[in-house]
Amino acid sequence: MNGIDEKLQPILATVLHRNAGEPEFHQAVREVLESLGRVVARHPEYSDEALIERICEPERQIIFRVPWIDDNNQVRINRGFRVQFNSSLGPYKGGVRFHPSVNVGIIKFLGFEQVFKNALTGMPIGGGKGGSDFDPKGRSDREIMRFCQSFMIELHRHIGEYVDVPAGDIGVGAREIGYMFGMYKRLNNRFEAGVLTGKGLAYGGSRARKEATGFGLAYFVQSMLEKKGTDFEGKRCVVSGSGNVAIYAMEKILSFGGKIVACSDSSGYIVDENGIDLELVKQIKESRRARISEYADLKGQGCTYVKCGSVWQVPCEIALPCATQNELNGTDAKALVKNGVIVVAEGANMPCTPEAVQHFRSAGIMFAPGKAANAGGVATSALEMQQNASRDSWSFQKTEDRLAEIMRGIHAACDQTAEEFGAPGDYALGANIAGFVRVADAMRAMGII
Ligand code: NDP
Ligand code: 2IT
Repeated sequence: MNGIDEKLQPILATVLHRNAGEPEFHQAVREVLESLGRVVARHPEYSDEALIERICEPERQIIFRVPWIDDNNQVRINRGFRVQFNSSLGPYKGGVRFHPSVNVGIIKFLGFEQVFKNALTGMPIGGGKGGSDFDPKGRSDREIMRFCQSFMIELHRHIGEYVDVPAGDIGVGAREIGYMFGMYKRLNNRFEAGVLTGKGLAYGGSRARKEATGFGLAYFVQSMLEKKGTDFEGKRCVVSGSGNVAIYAMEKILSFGGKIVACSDSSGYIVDENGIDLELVKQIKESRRARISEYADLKGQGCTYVKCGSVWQVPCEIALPCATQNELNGTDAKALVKNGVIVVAEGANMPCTPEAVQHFRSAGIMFAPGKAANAGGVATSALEMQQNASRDSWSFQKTEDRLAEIMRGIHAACDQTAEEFGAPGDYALGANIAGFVRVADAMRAMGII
């Protein structure tokens, strides 16, 4: 998978020109186009009627002002985004991110990835993403509520259970979804449970949604290891981040017999050679929203905290980047390979830079892209929509069983597609082609839209 097919190069040129100054979006499109050469060579109809150009252009992009009042009575202004990328398989579906780094290019890259990810789940959901450059760090609960309410006062006119169904992402969890759902309900005077996912269990949420992305990642890696004739038992794992995805990936890996030796947050990382105490991580990060450095303070001996630095310097066999885009670069990849990594799977969206992915590929390391490996979250969101539509509520076990089955299905689709297109073991290529074909077939059937 080196370079972009000649036929597809003008498409990339148009994307770069039309979306100037959006490097993350360029990176995501380039990575998909690199895989599509093999499809259009075999099925030229997929490049007819500007189909690929249309897939690279969002159906709709919404940017809006979000004014809110902080605890000191100061008026604050943030920018809100919702990029409705592709609705050929179902209503737009994808998370909302609150982080100061958010801009339209980042939301566009996330929306683009979401289109293929959602297609891979096999569920009837299109792709979209939203967010704001609002920084939740250090904000009081009341400030978070007022911000979420103001965000929804604008967003509500663009979403709906048959239109666009947001959920959480970085900085947005059950608390924020609750505040947004409350305002949506008030503005529309209807209890439309299926308009948001990741809701609390008290008002229409799904069991296992909170755990789903991390659990799904662990199931995906389990399938990869199985293909290699091995499993998690006793393997050293490093997970970056200590948020929703990281915590529940760690939980499932522990139940599979893996050993977690390090995790991180945006300030630094901790190494605990006794194995990370997940309950303590949950207490610090999930309940108190504090810093991971406290873990080392509380644990003392045998545990170290490294301020800044790269968690990927810690030797491991399984590396799971679960924090944010481009957090694992070429230098990190070299360190991982040198230290004997065997599997790298992306829990975050696009956490590995192209140089890192290339390095894993040339070193023969098994690598799973986020759009396949972290699809368990959105797949379970689709199960939440299904429960809401039928006014039902499934058990944890039933929901998790469905999730595990979906992850095995995604693994098989990526694996078989890579094999079919002459690149056995290349999950990135398999994921891009399998996702693309599903979206492209639906679009072709619907005419030029
Ligand atoms: P959370 O907000 O729960 O946690 C994010 C974690 O990553 C925190 O530990 C945070 O550190 C760290 N982090 C965030 N931004 C940066 C940064 N710029 N540099 C270093 N560390 C950073 O988010 P999620 O766990 O939900 O999301 C993590 C990743 O997984 C994202 O890429 C998201 O798009 C992706 N994802 C999420 C899904 C979901 O269902 N939630 C589904 C599929 C993918 P700190 O605590 O210091 O802020
Ligand atoms: O990146 C993602 O897949 C998510 N943040 C979850 C999206 C969703 O709609 O559940």
